[in-house]
Amino acid sequence: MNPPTIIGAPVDSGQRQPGCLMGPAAYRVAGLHQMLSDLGHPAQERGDLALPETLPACAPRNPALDQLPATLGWTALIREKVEAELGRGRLPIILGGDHALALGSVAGAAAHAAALGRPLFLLWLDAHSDFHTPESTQSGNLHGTPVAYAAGRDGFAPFPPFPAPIPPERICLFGIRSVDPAERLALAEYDIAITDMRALDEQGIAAPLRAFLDRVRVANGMLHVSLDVDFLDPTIAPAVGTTVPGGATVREAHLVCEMIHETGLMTSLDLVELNPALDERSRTARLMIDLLGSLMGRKVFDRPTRSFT
Ligand code: B3U
Ligand code: MN
Ligand code: MN
Repeated sequence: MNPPTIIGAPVDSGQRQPGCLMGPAAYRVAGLHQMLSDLGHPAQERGDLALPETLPACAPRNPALDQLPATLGWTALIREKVEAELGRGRLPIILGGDHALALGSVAGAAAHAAALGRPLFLLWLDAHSDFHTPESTQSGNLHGTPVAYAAGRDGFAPFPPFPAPIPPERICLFGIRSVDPAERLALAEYDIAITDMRALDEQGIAAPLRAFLDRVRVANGMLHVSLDVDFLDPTIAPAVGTTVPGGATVREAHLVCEMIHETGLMTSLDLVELNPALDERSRTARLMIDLLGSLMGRKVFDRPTRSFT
């Protein structure tokens, strides 16, 4: 695993509940840097990105679209920063901000992987499939679109074409339990593997995740992980605008993170949708930092344990 670089991305333009822009600060307050140092992975801190003062003027084809110029601006900025950090041999950790930031982060990872000639894989830990295009979304919230952008769906003008669209067999949607009808239709066409909550209830976390991670390893792939707070059950992670009941438990989420760490495959990471204005005494921010700890190698014991059977 490469040494981490922290990039604050206070993106608030992908949805309409104000507060995600406080996410990067909340993670730092919750002990992000101390935790990484204690684990032996001190992070380089790049501070928070800021939008340029002038944003591109554009008239969206879908009148429902919200804050398109700002999201276009964030996408360009984040893409460039993520690609640059990967080029320096770092592990970029992007602190959101809402999930629209992944329009930029996954594009940056894809551009870097394409330059190296390595395949990029995408693990999307989320209640939602985020498979709308700017034309199909009814809510107009662009945080519902990054997986479709990464898969190379049409309908993204005026976004720049996605650098190297990720083939469906390299995308894994994990923890899904809220899909809109237009997304459902498009997902069927793209044949993307969806490990929804029904599958996780039947098969558990380990088997489906291991199958995907094995694919990444066999292909010598790069792996971008995008962790949406609403992957977690709202009873343990209330600080998110769009709560969906029936999410991952604390233990399930740690297992996901521990398994990813053990493979050593993760090359970039988003932590998204934390809305500190909705948190209870930093509870959700601290849980996300704990999960990051598992992603970065914290475990209960360093050696195999023996238990009574
Ligand atoms: N699919 C819905 C809801 C949604 C997507 N992502 C989140 N919510 N967080 C939409 O608005 O596109
Ligand atoms: Mn999402
Ligand atoms: Mn979500």
